[in-house]
Amino acid sequence: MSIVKDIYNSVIAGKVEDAARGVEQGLSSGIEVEEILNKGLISAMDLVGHKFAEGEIFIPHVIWSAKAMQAGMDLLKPHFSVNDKFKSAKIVIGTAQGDIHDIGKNLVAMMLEGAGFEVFDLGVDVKPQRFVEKAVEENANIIAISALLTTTMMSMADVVAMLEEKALSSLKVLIGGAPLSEEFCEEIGADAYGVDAREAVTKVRELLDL
Ligand code: B12
Repeated sequence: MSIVKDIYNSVIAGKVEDAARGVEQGLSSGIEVEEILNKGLISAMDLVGHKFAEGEIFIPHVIWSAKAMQAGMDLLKPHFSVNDKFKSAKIVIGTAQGDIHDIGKNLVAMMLEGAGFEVFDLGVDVKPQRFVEKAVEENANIIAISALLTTTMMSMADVVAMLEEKALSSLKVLIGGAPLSEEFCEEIGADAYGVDAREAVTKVRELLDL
């Protein structure tokens, strides 16, 4: 069985140590970081999502799979290339109010740091005013917001409205997460929507004309 397949199975089974050991083996045997990430970790979490939606598995299992994926991601983090050309650009990131999903947000934060941006991670369940406060405090260029629930994505509109109220038009809002779309981005007046972590980097560069 291939190392990547082992990682994939460990995440699905929620085996944290096996997933971490598999990622270490993958890295030391020269497997591409992208392949470990996409085929070993992300595709496993997608299957976990389907099994959860089908009622085949329940929250405790999903939590262990999430921990296994996060353990793998932490080992991959140092391998994301760093160039400090963009150190000047500052990004405040977090998951929307009421939402505790953070794997996607963590991956986006990792990719943005890997691309050389300075990232301030506010964690999960972040109130709209906290995003704006931190962005002003750090003189940030972008607020990046993640949401995985249809019930929490609307708080992104509150962040956009708050920036308009305070005439902070130079501060851009980038949104993302499974239930989101380009249409929703336009509907709430956010500046950009990114489908995945790689696109988050592209969109930030576009927003900052880099
Ligand atoms: C793991 C998980 C959990 C874990 C979270 C653990 C953690 N540390 O994050 C736990 C068990 C805690 C959990 C709880 C719940 N969950 Co849940 N969860 C999932 C699951 C299986 C995987 C999500 C994940 O991590 N995917 C892997 C990452 C890499 O993908 P991602 O998050 O989509 O992120 C990528 C992109 O979306 C994008 N992206 C994400 N954020 C951002 C931000 C920006 C700025 C950009 C540009 C891009 C971007 O880039 C990322 C990387 O490529 C999904 C199913 C699914 N497949 O989405 C359900 C899912 C999201 N959960 C769901 C639900 C309903 C719940 C609960 C309400 C269940 C309950 N009854 O308690 C609770 C809510 C808790 C809360 N208040 O938030 C539903 C949501 C339905 C909906 N649309 O509203 C889903 C879709 C499952 C389902 N099909 O029913 N969950």
